[in-house]
This record gives sequence, structure tokens and C-alpha cells, in this order.
Amino acid sequence: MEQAVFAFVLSGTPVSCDLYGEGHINRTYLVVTDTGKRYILQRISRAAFRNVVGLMDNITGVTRHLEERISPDERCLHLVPTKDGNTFHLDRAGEYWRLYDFLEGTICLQQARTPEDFYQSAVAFGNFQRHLRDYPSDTLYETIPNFHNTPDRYRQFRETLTSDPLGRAAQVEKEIRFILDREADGSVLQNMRDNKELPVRVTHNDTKLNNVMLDAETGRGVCVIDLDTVMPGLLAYDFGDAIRFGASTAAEDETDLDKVRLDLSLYETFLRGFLSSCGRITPAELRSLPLGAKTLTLENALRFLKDYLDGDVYYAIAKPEHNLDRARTQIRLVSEMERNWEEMIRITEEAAR
Ligand code: ADP
Ligand code: GN1
Ligand code: MG
Repeated sequence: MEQAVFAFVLSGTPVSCDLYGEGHINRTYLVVTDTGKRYILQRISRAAFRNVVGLMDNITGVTRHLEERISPDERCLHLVPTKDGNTFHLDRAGEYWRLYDFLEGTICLQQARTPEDFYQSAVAFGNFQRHLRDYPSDTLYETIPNFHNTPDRYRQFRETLTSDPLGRAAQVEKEIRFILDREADGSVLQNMRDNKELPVRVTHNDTKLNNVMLDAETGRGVCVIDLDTVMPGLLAYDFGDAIRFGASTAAEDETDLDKVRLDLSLYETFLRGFLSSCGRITPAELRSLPLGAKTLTLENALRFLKDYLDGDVYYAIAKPEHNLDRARTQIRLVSEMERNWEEMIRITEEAAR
């Protein structure tokens, strides 16, 4: 049993505490008490987040705001306080912990069972976007500065290439070259942000399918979770990252790259769900959506490859070359997007008519 759980106000006595879920960042446990009540306990990643106080303030503010705006069939993450009235517990080893009520009656998917699941995830992320339109974004702490600043990601990537701490770069020259060749493409979205061509909103920034909960019975998208990266950002980030993960025909860590394709019909499915709920967007935002998909996929390829070269210090891995496998699927997906580029643009324009 993780001792941290005893720092929180629990209903009952915990009887089990087991590793849970498929997140790459935090260490997540399912806690069950003798009353049958379930909780999600998380040890917050210190590698990812430097200021947990700021991060938890964001989550407190955002969940409070969401609770006031969600419809009766939507749900919201709920933090359980510590016995001394805090939103998190700092243990003697310097680790930060938090506890959420388990979202009973919901499911979390690693892959959509049907296009409808993916549509529902899009509706949930769109609702999230709409509910937070009037949230004062300047009160949000930037939990990971420059999180989707792709040119800055390139700068960091080059630092790793120079230091090459494990001498791994020579084995992955082809992958490195693919990423470096696309630096100009990878900078377009950030340039548009810098030039104020696109409005900055409150965005989730990590819109994988497994960061949304669907109602277990109806299949409706009811709750967006994993709020660690809620920060000012672009609509194209939230759209793009969801496409990267959910419109691929294969898992993020598939090793048979021939299985990795971009499913244009799923692209359209997500687009329609997202546009149906996200509220009014500008014409430039609409046009930026395919670019968001390509940029976020390239950025994730870069980040996975960088972590492989760094010696797997950021993402949780389950096998030695896990980050390399992930980087390769993202690279394949970027190629797929390049091949289908005109189609992605056409579908996007058509969906808005
Ligand atoms: P990470 O940042 O590591 O991805 P998440 O916050 O996404 O961590 O949590 C990991 C997984 O735990 C989720 O994908 C989901 O399956 C599950 N999970 C997280 N919070 C809850 C909750 N309140 N109720 C039920 N399941 C949850
Ligand atoms: C991480 O936390 P998780 O597993 O939902 C990462 C995302 C990546 C994603 C790739 C804070 O998401 O940015 O896109 O892995 N989150 C953070 O699967 O870095
Ligand atoms: Mg997650």
C-alpha cells in the first residue's frame, strides 16, 4: 500500500492500491476501500512538472469553473482533500501526490471500438473547449513552458543530438534526418501564433483518447481528464493531438509500421464531433486544424525520439526501445499526413459548410 493514500480524507479503510491505467507521465493507482469506494491516486511526475503548487491551482480553478458549466449528463474530475485541507500531499521523499474520486460508470479506451466512440471523444473535448472560453487564461500557471512550441522543441532536440548521452544517435540517423528535414514545416503553427493570426484560448493540450471518459452505458463522451497541461494554447493543438492518436489505424507503439495509416474517415468523424460542440471558431482557426494534426504528430515524433536518446527519462516505458517504437509510428503517421494532405484540407473545408 502506498502510504501517501493515508494523507487524504477517505471514506473507509483502503484495502488495495494497484497500478492503474496507461498514462505515460504520472504514476497512477486504483485505490479501493472496505466500503467499496474507489479512488485514483497519482504520484505527479517530477520529471514533467516543476511547480506542482501552480499545477494544482490550475486544476482547482478549472474544475470549479467546469462544475458550474457542465450539463447534467456531463461529469467533472473531483479532487479529494488531504487531512490538513490541501489539494495534494508532499511526502518525505519529496514526491507529490493527489487523489481523485474514481469516475464510476465511465470507461476509458486506448482505441475507439467504433467511429462513434471517437466522435463522442471529440464532442467531450469540444465541450471542454466551449466551457472554458470565458476562463481567465492569464490566471493559469504554465505547467510546462513552451509545451507546444515546436521550434523550441527542435532547439531541445538539437541539444540532445549534441550531447548524445547514451551514444544512441548513430543507430537512428534515418529517424533524426526525417525530423530535422521538417523543421520549417514544424514552425508554421508557432509562427502563426506569434503573428497573432490565431487566437490564444484555454486548451487541454493532451487530447489523447485515453484522456477522456465515456459513459459506460450510453457511450457518450462525458468527462475530460488529465488536466495537468491545461494552459493557454491554440485550438489546433487540441484537435491535432486527438487526431494523431485516434485517427491512426494502429497503436502509438505498434512495431509493424505497415499497420500505421491515417484513417481519413476517422479524421472527418472527429472533426465533425469537435466542431459540433466547441463553439464559434475563426476561419483561420478552421484552416489551422490539419496543420495542427501534422505539427502535433511531428512534435510527438521528436519528443519520443529525444527521450530515447536521453535514456528514457521522461515517458514511462514498458520495454527498452519503447520510445523508439513510438517515435517510428509518429514518423510514419507524418508521412501519411503528407501523402493525404490535400484530402485533409478538403475534408476540413467541407465540414465547415
Ligand atoms: P497521465 O498524465 O499519466 O496520463 P492520467 O491523469 O491521464 O495520467 O491518468 C491515467 C489513467 O488513469 C487515465 O488514462 C484513466 O484510465 C485513469 N483515470 C485517471 N483519472 C481517473 C478518474 N478520476 N476516474 C477513473 N479513471 C481515471
Ligand atoms: C503524455 O500523460 P499522457 O500519457 O496522457 C504527454 C503528451 C504526449 C503523450 C504521448 C504532460 O500524455 O504530451 O502527447 O504522452 N503528456 C505530457 O502519448 O508530456
Ligand atoms: Mg493521460
